[in-house]
Amino acid sequence: MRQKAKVEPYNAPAGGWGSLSAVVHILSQEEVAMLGSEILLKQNKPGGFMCVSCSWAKPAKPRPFEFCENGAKATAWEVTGKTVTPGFFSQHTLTELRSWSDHQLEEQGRLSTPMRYDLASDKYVPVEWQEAFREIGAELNALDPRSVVMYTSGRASLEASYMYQLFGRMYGTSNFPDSSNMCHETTSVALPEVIGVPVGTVLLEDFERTDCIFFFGHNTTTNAPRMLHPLQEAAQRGVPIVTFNPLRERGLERFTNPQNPLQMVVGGTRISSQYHQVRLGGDAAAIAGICKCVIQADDLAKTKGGPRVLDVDFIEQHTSGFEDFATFCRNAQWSDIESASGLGREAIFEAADAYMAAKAVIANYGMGVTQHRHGVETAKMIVNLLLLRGNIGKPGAGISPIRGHSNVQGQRTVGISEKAKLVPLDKLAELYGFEPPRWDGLSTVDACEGILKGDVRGFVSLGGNFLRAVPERSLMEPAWSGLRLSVQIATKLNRSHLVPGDVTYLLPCLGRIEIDEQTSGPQAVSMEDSTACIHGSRGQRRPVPENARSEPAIIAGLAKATLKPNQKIDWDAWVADYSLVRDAIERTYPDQFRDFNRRMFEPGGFPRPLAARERKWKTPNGKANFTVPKSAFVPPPEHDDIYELMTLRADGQFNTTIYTEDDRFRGIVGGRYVVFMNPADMDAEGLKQGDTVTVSTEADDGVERTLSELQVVAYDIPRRSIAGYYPECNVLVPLWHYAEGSKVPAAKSVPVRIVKDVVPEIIEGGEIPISAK
Ligand SMILES: Nc1nc2c(c(=O)[nH]1)N[C@H]1C(S)=C(S)[C@@H](COP(=O)(O)OP(=O)(O)OC[C@H]3O[C@@H](n4cnc5c(=O)[nH]c(N)nc54)[C@H](O)[C@@H]3O)O[C@H]1N2
Ligand SMILES: Nc1nc2c(c(=O)[nH]1)N[C@H]1C(S)=C(S)[C@@H](COP(=O)(O)OP(=O)(O)OC[C@H]3O[C@@H](n4cnc5c(=O)[nH]c(N)nc54)[C@H](O)[C@@H]3O)O[C@H]1N2
Ligand SMILES: [Mo]
Repeated sequence: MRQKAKVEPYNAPAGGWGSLSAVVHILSQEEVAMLGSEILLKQNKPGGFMCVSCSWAKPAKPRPFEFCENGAKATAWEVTGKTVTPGFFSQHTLTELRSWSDHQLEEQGRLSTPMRYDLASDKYVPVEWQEAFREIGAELNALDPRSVVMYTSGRASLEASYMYQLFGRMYGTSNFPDSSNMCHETTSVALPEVIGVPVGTVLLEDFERTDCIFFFGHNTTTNAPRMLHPLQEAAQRGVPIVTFNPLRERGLERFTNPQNPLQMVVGGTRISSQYHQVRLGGDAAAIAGICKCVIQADDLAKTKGGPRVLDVDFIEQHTSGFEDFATFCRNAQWSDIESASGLGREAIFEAADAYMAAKAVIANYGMGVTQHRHGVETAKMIVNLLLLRGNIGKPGAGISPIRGHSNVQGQRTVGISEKAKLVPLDKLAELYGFEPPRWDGLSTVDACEGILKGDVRGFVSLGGNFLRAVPERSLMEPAWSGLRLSVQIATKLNRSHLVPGDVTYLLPCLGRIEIDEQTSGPQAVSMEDSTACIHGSRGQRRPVPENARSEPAIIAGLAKATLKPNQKIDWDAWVADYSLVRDAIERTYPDQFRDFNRRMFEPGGFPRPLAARERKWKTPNGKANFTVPKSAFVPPPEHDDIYELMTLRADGQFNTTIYTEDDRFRGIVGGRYVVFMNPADMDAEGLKQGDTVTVSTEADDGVERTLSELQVVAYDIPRRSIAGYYPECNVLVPLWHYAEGSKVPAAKSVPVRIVKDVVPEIIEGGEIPISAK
């Protein structure tokens, strides 16, 4: 029987006292009470270290405490005094450890010694670094490079990422999926086609100049909390913030800065001025409605001779495809817009009014856009909306995809990509005198398919928890054990380390917060934030794990053991002094990383040049492109008993890292096996708060995907939409259920059925108040 969650409605603003006490709690839990708080003062400061949690921008003039509750949790979790030693592994078989929860596994502390899996005892046993490198090199050389996948999770630095992809390409593979393939790949596919850059165009200072902010599908409170500061400042200036989200997310409603004593007393600021509870996947329809209003208002202005609503000059000079898009909007039927978006037209008029009244608009979005079947089209719809009034490439305006991991955007910038055309292969060939593979490699979904088919034989993981993060868990785990080679470079123990292949290594690495001492002295690393600014980061704490190595040192060790010597690369020199790796990055990308070593500690980071910011469009036709969506008006599921499930993050987690089993702002304490449901749907299904249900995926592919004992929680969510937590619910996501064009698993809209479990559960605590809709 699963642990039952308590339901304790949270009625305070986000931030505030609750955040402070949560920070104190995690520091003491991780045994970093005194030291931890000193370390926090260096977080996100020029000359300090860049937070390992989210990728939000770091201001040039930081606040005295430039961290949030979740950043503090991430820091405490990394610099914990606890370690996982060979003694721990001698006591537990992998079979036993597989029964532990994600929280229990990581809670053991930092991995401290390289380990090799021993089949006879079903345990990890210690191994010398050199021996590990030698055997992994021999294994890699015995495999076809096309059958080897080199995965990256978005935390590794620019230096480590550059070295990793170079090693992999010299070995002969292009298989570089990364966490971005489950995340903002939708953005990386959509934006280049329409505005010629793969990333967002806003800078932090645009938030000071904007006069309207749109938000689509992002839970800022939990997932980029420092962003609440610019939002709060904007709200205080009277800037309308228009939010689209099926769930009422606390921090998007009210926020109290926990570092401001006055606000702690008076109770915070309202954040969203409009909150639209759109249907799952309904954003494109809602945006079509807004654009229809804008175009109709302009048509009226033209006939009446009033001031134009569209930015006619911008559209004329900079864009292509406007007429087709305008025709599409004029022809769109309000009944279709309403049924697909789940919003009434008055709500859409209200959003359109805010948009039209503003001179400069920023549009932010997160996984609520990217992790849908039609996410690529929705991202392009957001661009359509912005283009109507020239809201790209001017101060206070732009598109702002909020990235996930702290360097996920940067990894793509320095060559971690499975798509050959995105990597300067000729340059690599010229600099290092080898012929890099020119074929397209495997994305995350492709890699999973390859593992299921048995075509993928070797898997090297630079961080992350692949097996837990990907869809189709019930098939993936058995298939994974068919791998010949699994190499996991990691800081903490997780599920992906516990399903061994024939040859399995667990290699402990340093984290970014630690002092990385090499022969030339302590090393700095760098990363790129969500606004394409590059920051240097210096480790601050002496590493606790005794025998861990830095990621660059591990990659160099693997490269030297695998590759033939190459006169043009001195891996040892790179490890001795990372500034040489930065020089190599600059040589590879001279426009992007000009004067890299000199500029990396500029306060606020140095912005990479982005053509779209200057209204230069690196698209095939040299214009910013309006596009007509094909699937904006997908109606709700036809059958009454089908629900749409979204899988999302709780406040107490960072992806598959579970700090606590709480989700404070949604009022959940001590349990993660819950499903949020509209009370009217509960009535229709004969369910009470606290009953448990079995959720099963609606698909006719012969695979059974079910999850039982999910506790029902009444919640303010649209009818027929339900929500549960990632990664617990990943077992319900079919591998083939992904965003068209980007292959990002469509984790926010899985068609499911719900059946009440036979034994009803009793729940403590009250009901979550449902605001009138
Ligand atoms: N503390 C913490 N910080 C994190 C992470 C973490 O786990 N913990 N993860 C990091 C990573 S890798 C990422 S990618 C980001 C993720 O940050 P988010 O993008 O916020 O991701 P989710 O938590 O999955 O939440 C998605 C949001 O989209 C909404 N949503 C779902 N479907 C729809 C829809 O169809 N339309 C609209 N408009 N909204 C919808 C959900 O209600 C929810 O508010 O955060 C990063 N930062
Ligand atoms: N159903 C569903 N699935 C999802 C999502 C969803 O919303 N719903 N979200 C998707 C998204 S947006 C993402 S980004 C992926 C995340 O997928 P991943 O990035 O693969 O997963 P994480 O949970 O971030 O990885 C955590 C592990 O990284 C290791 N680690 C931490 N820090 C370091 C470091 O500095 N170096 C190294 N080498 N290792 C380190 C630790 O061992 C830790 O256990 O999951 C995706 N999966
Ligand atoms: Mo992500």
